[in-house]
Amino acid sequence: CCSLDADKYENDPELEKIRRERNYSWMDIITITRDKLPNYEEKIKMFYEEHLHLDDEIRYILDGSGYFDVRDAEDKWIRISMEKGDMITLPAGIYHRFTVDEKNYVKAMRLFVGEPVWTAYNRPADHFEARERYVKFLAQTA
Ligand code: KMT
Ligand code: NI
Repeated sequence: CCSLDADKYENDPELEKIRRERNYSWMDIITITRDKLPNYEEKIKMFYEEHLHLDDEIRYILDGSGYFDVRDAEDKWIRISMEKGDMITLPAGIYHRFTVDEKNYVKAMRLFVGEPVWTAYNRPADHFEARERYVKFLAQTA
């Protein structure tokens, strides 16, 4: 999506506008670092397993950095470098994974349309309607 001033995330009219217009009503903040995240090793491993969700995955990086890898139309990995201020929306049904970088630190706002559903379906997960819809969308834009 875009880049915002992460230093004022607690009172940012631009962020509020995005949340209002896209119905990102739910949010929390996750800090991914060894001493702050319970079950760090396990979670890091889960984030880096190739998976999809049945809803959009929206992340706004408040501090630190990391990488989202997404599959392109040829099923090749595209690495997206995410830094402080960056916001991304991964559409429902896209195969992706996340990792921190060598700094091992990211603080991110997780946004959601309605109540969050965190379930990750590891690949292969091609039989879901969300996946079929995303594959059709890819084919149209090719
Ligand atoms: C996910 O689902 O991969 C994550 O929530 C990653 C942590 S947010 C940068
Ligand atoms: Ni995910």
